[in-house]
Amino acid sequence: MAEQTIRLKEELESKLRLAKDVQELEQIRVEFLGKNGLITGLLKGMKDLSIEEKKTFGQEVNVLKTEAAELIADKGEELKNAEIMAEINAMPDFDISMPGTLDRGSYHPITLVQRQCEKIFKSMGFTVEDYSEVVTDYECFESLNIPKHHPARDMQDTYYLENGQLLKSQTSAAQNAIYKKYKDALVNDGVPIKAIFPGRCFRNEATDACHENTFFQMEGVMVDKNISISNLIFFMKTMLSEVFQKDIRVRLRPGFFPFVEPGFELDISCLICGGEGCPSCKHSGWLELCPCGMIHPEVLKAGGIDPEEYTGFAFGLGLTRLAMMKYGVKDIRDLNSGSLKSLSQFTDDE
Ligand code: FA5
Repeated sequence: MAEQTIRLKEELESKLRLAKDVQELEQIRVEFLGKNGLITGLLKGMKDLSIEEKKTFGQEVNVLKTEAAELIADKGEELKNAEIMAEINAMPDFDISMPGTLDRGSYHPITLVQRQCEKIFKSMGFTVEDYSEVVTDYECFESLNIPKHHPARDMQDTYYLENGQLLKSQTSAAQNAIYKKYKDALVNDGVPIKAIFPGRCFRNEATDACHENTFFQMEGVMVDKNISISNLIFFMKTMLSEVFQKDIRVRLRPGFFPFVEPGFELDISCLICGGEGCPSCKHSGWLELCPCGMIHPEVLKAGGIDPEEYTGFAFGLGLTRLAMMKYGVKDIRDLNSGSLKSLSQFTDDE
């Protein structure tokens, strides 16, 4: 009986040697290992054998089955490699060590402008803080002097989560945590709180050329003894002249935010239309860029700071709008479009 298995193995090997592609290999597999294949057929002749012979022959057939499967798998591997090599050889002058032909990636314009602002503020002694995008109602509103049902909440159409938390609608949501983090150093060691915290904000906005539902702000706070509006104006002016490297027309007008008193809106003359009026500035010639003001005593108190002794300013810079103005992007929605063609034209010009 061993003769039969040896012969079948030799027949298989010679057929495998001649197989030219995976289709032919599949035919061989079916011929030998299929349900009605030659190897399975060997078992059918076992009925006339003695029990002892059946046992030995059964084992021989099982060994042959395993060997046949391995031989076929090896041949499959060999044929696949040959196909790959044939494809490679068919490519003219293919050099595996050559650099790719795709363009290199580039930083997003908002990242560029954020990094530039961080650099400017760091050079003036501010720390850069990171804060989560999912925050509590207390962080985003109550600690900022906006109690539940306060009409000021209507200014920010907020995404609430089922667990009562919300997607940060303003970077001001980090203020309370920052005050608590640094208040001891302020009170015990006289170290002023000087921090900026850039971050992504979310609002259920009807989008247009200057409004997105997902946009970036950069909050900044400074708290110490005798901080005044002059300090605020100095830092705002320095930041804008460094970012734009040219004179920019700005205007400061009163603005209402429950967490500052007094509060201001800092607008810049639209750089897309030169102040003439266009869709990017809602045809007003001015773009709201950086609301700011003196931190409300209640907000300082909520952060564990005595407002009788300390004062401070806060601002909420619209980073996405700043990127629009700096890079001449007419429609804010282009910045979230993911279009590499439009985004890759911006580079770090430092
Ligand atoms: C605020 O979010 C306040 N937290 C800012 C603040 C901080 C005031 C500290 C005082 C003290 P406002 O909603 O105006 O304010 O947004 C601030 C800036 O974010 C706007 O001037 C604008 O530049 C930008 N911004 C607001 N909404 C959008 C939007 N939908 N798309 C793009 N940018 C926006």
